[in-house]
Amino acid sequence: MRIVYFSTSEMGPVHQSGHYPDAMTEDDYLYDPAIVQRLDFSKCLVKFNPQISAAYPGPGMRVRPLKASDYDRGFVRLLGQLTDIGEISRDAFFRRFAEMKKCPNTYFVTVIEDTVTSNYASSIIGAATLVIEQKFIHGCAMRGRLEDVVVNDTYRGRQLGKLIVATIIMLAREFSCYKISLDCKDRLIPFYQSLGFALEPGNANSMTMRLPRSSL
Ligand code: 16G
Repeated sequence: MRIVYFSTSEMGPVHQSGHYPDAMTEDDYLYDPAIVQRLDFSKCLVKFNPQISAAYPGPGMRVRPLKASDYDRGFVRLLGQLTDIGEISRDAFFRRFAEMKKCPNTYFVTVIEDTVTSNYASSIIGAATLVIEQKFIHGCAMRGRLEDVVVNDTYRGRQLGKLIVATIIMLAREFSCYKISLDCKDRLIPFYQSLGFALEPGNANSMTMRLPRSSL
């Protein structure tokens, strides 16, 4: 364990200390940011008007992998707009980040950062995750799962929900997933349909068993 102090200029006005697992710093990305930059949105089936992409998301916006220091940029609070987030301490967040990072080509937690806002503590304004599952079926294929899609309510109307989902779809293509699936609330079905997801006839059920927390 070592302590890294948040003191670089990029860190903005928040100066806090955090315990990072060995060899991890606040500037660590969960995965290689060059992957997001090179996604070829000319091949993207989701259409934008005006045209934006992961590399050019609009003035002041940046699409990139999650960083450990996004804890201080409001990432966890943003997830609270999606569901119950419970208690997530800094240490618990860093530990989970490190555990995900140890699984190469599996967890692609991707965020949209407002790089010009004066509200540093809420500068992560969108997020979505691609989880890649390695299968035996379909010739040892990869399956993508779209998870934890959320865009800050106050940033509506800038195509950012579309953009973060399109980024995940392009990542799934980059890693040769044969399909990508998601669970969502009924009211969001039209949104995901508009982006190319389909309720497959005879195969459109998602089932859940909620387990007691003590068994986790
Ligand atoms: C939605 C999310 C899912 C998230 C879940 C949380 C998308 C596409 N789906 O189904 O990723 O984990 O909500 O709900 O973002 P829960 O707290 O009831 O598990």
